[in-house]
Amino acid sequence: MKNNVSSGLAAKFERDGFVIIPDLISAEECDTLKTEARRVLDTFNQPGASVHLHMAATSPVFRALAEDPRVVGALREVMPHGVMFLSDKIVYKSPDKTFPTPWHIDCFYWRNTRPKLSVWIPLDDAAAENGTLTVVPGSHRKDWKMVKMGLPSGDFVNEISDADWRDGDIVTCNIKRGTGIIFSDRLVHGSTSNTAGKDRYAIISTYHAPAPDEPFDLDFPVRKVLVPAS
Ligand SMILES: O=C(O)CCC(=O)C(=O)O
Repeated sequence: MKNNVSSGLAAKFERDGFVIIPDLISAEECDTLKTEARRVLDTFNQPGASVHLHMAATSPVFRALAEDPRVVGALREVMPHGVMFLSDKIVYKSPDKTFPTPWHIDCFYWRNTRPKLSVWIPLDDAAAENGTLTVVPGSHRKDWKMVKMGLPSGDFVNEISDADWRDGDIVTCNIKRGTGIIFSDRLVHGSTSNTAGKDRYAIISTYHAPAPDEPFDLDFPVRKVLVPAS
């Protein structure tokens, strides 16, 4: 299947801290992944939780997505030193899980480890009303302070305490399911609340440049080099 990776992706990623790739996977694949996500969540998830880790370790369908040539092809554009898969997770909102994800940067969750980036793919069409991703372009170039907050579900416990952007700086990603958003672990992002009474499932897969394991990596059993360091 064709991969809609455009030239200039690396420069955009460097400038904005994220890039949006339309039609990274098809609507039919999103249906299959959502059905599989539901199966895994029904089998393993903690009641009340809206985040489920280790999808690729549990499900061959998600493992194939983590290693999919279209995903890896897009990552190659912005990762000149090779690509290693680390981990993934489902984050879902539904009519009874409406939470907005607080503003944060992902490296709050893996301090003092090597830089990483993630690919966020919604499995439902995603817009402001049903909890899409929000990002602050260019925010990856600044250092941010963190405060412990967290959602009632216990998810997303870190929040930025020194926000200084204006509403006009925020990009609210109004995107079709199957779109990929690749973003730096230093990019300020969050998501809107789901007031639409509809599902919003997303799979988020995290990668870094290949290198010997750090202690942090050992929690992720299906980490794998996909493009060797050049
Ligand atoms: O899907 C969401 O609501 C946001 C997920 C997110 O911010 C993250 O996993 O870092």
